Amino acid sequence: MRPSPVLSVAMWLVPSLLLGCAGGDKSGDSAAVDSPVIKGDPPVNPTLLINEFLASNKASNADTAGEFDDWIELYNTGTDRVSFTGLSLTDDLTKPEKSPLPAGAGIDPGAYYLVWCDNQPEQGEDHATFRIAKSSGVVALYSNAAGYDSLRVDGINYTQQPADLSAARVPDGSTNWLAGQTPTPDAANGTGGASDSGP
Ligand SMILES: [Ca+2]
Ligand SMILES: [Ca+2]
Repeated sequence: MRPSPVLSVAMWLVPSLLLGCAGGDKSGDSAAVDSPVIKGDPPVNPTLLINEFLASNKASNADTAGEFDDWIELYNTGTDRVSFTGLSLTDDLTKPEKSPLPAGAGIDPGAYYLVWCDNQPEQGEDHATFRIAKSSGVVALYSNAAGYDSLRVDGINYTQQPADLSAARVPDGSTNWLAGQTPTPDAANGTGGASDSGP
């Protein structure tokens, strides 16, 4: 079992934690995105965001190896293509360069990019070197591009995640994080419906 990374960042997340659960919907699901945005660093490229993530993939969607692995969906909210060169994903804020995004690749305006979080980088450049903890944790996007030194672009601190339900910005790119979403990999968030949507 991994230690509780959420505790290590909680001290400097106090302002956002005090805001309570921003993802509380009518479902009453205890699984929530506790403090949606990690405060601290100035955004480097605010048009590229972590848009959705699935921390416990049992039967939602498989990678090219046929494995139901965790994933992070990136989304470009801007009007220009964003290069991945110098960008990295991590589940450990003390290791911002843990899993570099593929240099030379990028993401078009309004497009999605799915990164499999299976710690199987041998399966392709879209596979990260970590898995997403189900119990709680953090996922963050950093820039190490020229002129920047591991500045955080985006980051989400989350609590226990249920199987086959994602946490997502609804709509895409917004600050409205919702837990318990039907996963929409490479597609618009919210279109799969909530897990316990009312009439
Ligand atoms: Ca895999
Ligand atoms: Ca999506």
